[in-house]
Amino acid sequence: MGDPVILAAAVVGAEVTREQNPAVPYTPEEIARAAVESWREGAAVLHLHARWPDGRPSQRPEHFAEIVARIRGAGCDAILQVSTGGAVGMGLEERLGSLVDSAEMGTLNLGTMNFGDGVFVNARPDIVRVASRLRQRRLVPECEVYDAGMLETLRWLREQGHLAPPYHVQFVLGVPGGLAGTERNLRFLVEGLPEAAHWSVAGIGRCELPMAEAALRLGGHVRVGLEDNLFLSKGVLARGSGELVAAARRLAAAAGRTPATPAEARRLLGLAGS
Ligand code: KMH
Ligand code: ZN
Repeated sequence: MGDPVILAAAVVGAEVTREQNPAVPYTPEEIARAAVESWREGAAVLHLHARWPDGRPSQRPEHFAEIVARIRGAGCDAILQVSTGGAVGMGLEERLGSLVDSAEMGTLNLGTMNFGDGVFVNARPDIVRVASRLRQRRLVPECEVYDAGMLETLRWLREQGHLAPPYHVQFVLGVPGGLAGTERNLRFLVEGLPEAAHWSVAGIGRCELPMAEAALRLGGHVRVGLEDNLFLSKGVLARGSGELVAAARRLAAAAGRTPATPAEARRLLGLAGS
């Protein structure tokens, strides 16, 4: 078999709603259940957002603490990665409410961009502040790259000593306002990575599984889940993120790649405690 692939599940995000897909989880209990299901289907990394029970996005520490406690309470040993992106329009300090104890990774969004009809603000001083807060909390950053110029920001952060190797990069492709999810774009981005970088791709909407398939062929890792895509196939709603992880796992098998266990993923990513 080829190199192990790290499957990540993004089970809720800040934008998708239950009106779009009734399986979108809102409460900490629902989010934790979706996360544990995804882990059972082969996800080694769980990318986490929180919601208020009525579905509004939340970065409240108590929501994240409950989600994390419930996941661990279910015996799940996946890598827990909290979002510092939150939702468009949130202030930076509010966004950093997610940095709870026992999370191991946190996202680091590498630039400002149009995000649908909103503007997702990540000015360079904000990025430095998030990087420094992640370091203080001993969380490993995952760099979220939505457009090619954000790789220049990655270079700048490295040069300024704000990031240490190995670098973890998630290419989030297909956001309206960012780079489209095409194999040509993915290959271009991968070529621009520094050495000592691991990369993964999260394709938004209908490009989720095609991007997963491309990443599997090109030696990358894969993120799927309802945060990024609500459908299993054209016109067929996914019954949950676990179903999308299972679809990615089947693509991995077809590509000759084995899903990494959480322990293997910790080793591959150089996370402390492995
Ligand atoms: N909700 C998006 C505006 C992250 O998790 O760090 C940002 C986001 C990125 O989801
Ligand atoms: Zn996210």
